[in-house]
Amino acid sequence: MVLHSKPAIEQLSKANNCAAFLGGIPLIDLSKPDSKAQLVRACEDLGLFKVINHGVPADLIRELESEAVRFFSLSLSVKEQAGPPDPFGYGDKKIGPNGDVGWVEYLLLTTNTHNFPSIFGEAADKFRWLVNEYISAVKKMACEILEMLAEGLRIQPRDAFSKLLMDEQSDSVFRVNHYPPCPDVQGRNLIGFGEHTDPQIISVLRSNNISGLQISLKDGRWISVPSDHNSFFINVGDSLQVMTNGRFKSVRHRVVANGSKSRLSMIYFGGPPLSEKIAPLASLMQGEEDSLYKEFTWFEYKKSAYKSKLADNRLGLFEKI
Ligand code: GA4
Repeated sequence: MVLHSKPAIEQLSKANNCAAFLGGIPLIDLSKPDSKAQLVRACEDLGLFKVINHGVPADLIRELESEAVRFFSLSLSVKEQAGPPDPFGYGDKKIGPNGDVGWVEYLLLTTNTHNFPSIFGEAADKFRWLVNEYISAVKKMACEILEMLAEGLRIQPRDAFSKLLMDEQSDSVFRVNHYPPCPDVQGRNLIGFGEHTDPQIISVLRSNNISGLQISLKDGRWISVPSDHNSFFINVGDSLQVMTNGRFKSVRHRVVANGSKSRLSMIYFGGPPLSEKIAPLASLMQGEEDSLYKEFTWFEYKKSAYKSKLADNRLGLFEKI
């Protein structure tokens, strides 16, 4: 990764630094029958949790990771042939269309296998195959979690959330992020990926054993999420917050760069079809409860998101006063 003059990468002030968090990150064993209530609680409290016994084959994860490492070790000029990422492809430092930058390079891909871009050249059939297999496996897990959540919330039918990801028109995204070691760290946290919430329904993250992910607590403190390459981290997105009328929390998160080691993460962002109305599910509303949000479609929300900066409060525009 080539360093341009002086990167305009935000440094975090000491006051904003990480705090110790005694509660820790909820750990949920998906094979346990009592995990539904735990899943609901985790989505209400932090909006993020870790899952084990997730059913995604370890070999598949390992092989995809090694293909991704191989891709990012190519020269910048070769990688740039797979860019720019508008909407899909390779990106370096620039995130989104509105001036955000981070200490990160990445691949942004559609999850629609029919439209998989031919950006990797001829030798990349293996990478493409692994990406597609991996996406199928994490999507299956995400749908199981969404069905357990629906059951935990006593929502009928139990596929009320998951059917949106299963839909052929589901507008989901897959992202592979590489955070190279950042030589300028000097005891300070440099931003790998700036703070934001995810616009979609649910995000499924897996990383190598290098930490960097932090989440924001309700009181504004940031806590580090210790990495675990054998588990997945699941977070609530803005759309799920709306569909649960604010009961589930779309968690604000960021990634800080590491001074000496590379972090590699892969995230599946499960989203609805573009035409889908995003609104609180009727079966969740109690008594006279009113929607906290104006009506909008996923297309409208996405259009508005792409006009925003990473750290903006995107849902704010859709809240009823
Ligand atoms: C955040 C979640 C996903 O990584 C992403 C990001 C997208 C991008 O990188 O192009 C966005 C960001 C994300 C939200 C606001 C807009 C769009 C960058 C940005 C400034 C792929 C997504 O869907 O929304």
